Amino acid sequence: MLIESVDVLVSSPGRNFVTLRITTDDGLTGLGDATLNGRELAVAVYLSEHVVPLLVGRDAANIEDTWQYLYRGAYWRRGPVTMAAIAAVDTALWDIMAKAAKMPLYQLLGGRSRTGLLTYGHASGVDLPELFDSIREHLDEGYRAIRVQTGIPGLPSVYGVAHSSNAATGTGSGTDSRYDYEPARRGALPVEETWDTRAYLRHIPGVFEAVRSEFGPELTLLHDAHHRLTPIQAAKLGKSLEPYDLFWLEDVTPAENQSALRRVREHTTTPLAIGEVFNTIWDYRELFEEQLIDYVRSPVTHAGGITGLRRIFDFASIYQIKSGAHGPTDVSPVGLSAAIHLGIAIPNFGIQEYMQHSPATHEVFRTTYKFEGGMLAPSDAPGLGIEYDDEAAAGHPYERAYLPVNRLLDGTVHDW
Ligand code: EZ4
Ligand code: CO
Repeated sequence: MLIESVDVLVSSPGRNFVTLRITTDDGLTGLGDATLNGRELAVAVYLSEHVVPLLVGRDAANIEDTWQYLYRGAYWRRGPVTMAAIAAVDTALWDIMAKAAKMPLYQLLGGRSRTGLLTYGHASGVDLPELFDSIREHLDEGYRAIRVQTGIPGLPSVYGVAHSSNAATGTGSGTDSRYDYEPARRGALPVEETWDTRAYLRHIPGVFEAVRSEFGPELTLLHDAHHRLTPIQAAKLGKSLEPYDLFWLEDVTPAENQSALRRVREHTTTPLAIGEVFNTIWDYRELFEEQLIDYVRSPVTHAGGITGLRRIFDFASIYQIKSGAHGPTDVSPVGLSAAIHLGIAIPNFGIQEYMQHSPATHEVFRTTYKFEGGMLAPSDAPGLGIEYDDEAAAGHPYERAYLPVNRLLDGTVHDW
């Protein structure tokens, strides 16, 4: 079964997505997600100029060899652009092979290890009443685990907090009824936000205390510090949140300095999750071997596909570290479906982030996975179970969009 043609599809149904479609000589097609939020065209051009010419004529069945060829063969290793491109090729080939076998992808990965994937959604509010409303809405939608982010007194806008006017009226994102505060924002230049770590550290423990006393001890709660703290600040946050029994605390430090997590670990038993910006197994070596984290955040889309991420999860499993794959709306339904098939099969599944894509996104990406009672499950359609609607996509052309940039109160550029 030879690869006959490859299309790099860029569309923007509510937000930008890059999708790879591989077609074989016997007419099978496979999809892969190559979306890198705010840097979409870098991956699209990497694919069309450097990768697609290498694919045509290759045997679609040799997935591992193609992965190694694109990774080692490029000489320039790792990095989000390269690894998103490899991920898209890898995922599309798994989709094709599962369709050729007339099986859902998870069957090729070893079959079901569980009935569904526990997910968590994103609740947020500028203040406590708004946050409580948002948590209640998520509970009504069936979520059993909830990420909690709030506004910080004195800061005009903060990562992960939707603006209520948009949330209520649905005016945030084109014709979508649901405001999506995660996409890179459309416009000429990035939005600039301000940050004050001391104000954040003062405010957050009180938020979790209030949430626990309102919603009780059983609800699964998570929080994302989005790379903004030093190791000692992170240690302090983890310690101060211990009474509120978090499922995890995410991205406390910019973790390319892996040894920073030693300092955090020495001080707190709050579980730690890291890796949404990591691309390869090597990014985790120290974190795994020293058991410095509890959950792996890489998604299929940014970590070299099914092949790359499954290897990372296997390495994690020998240290009792579990999966917690990134699932924002900038991972397309193709990337999410790949995560669902992988997550249902692996032995060390932890939790899956699930933000829910907008109606416009679902017009372009026809999905078959199910979300019920807070759990995601793959369908038994062959392959990934996703179809890409070219006609619908044509109505949503690419628009440049940037993620925000973060500054301290004195203007210093800080981690976002
Ligand atoms: O900022 O996906 O846990 N989720 C996150 C996300 C990321 C965006 C970046 O593209 O941190 O909101
Ligand atoms: Co995050």
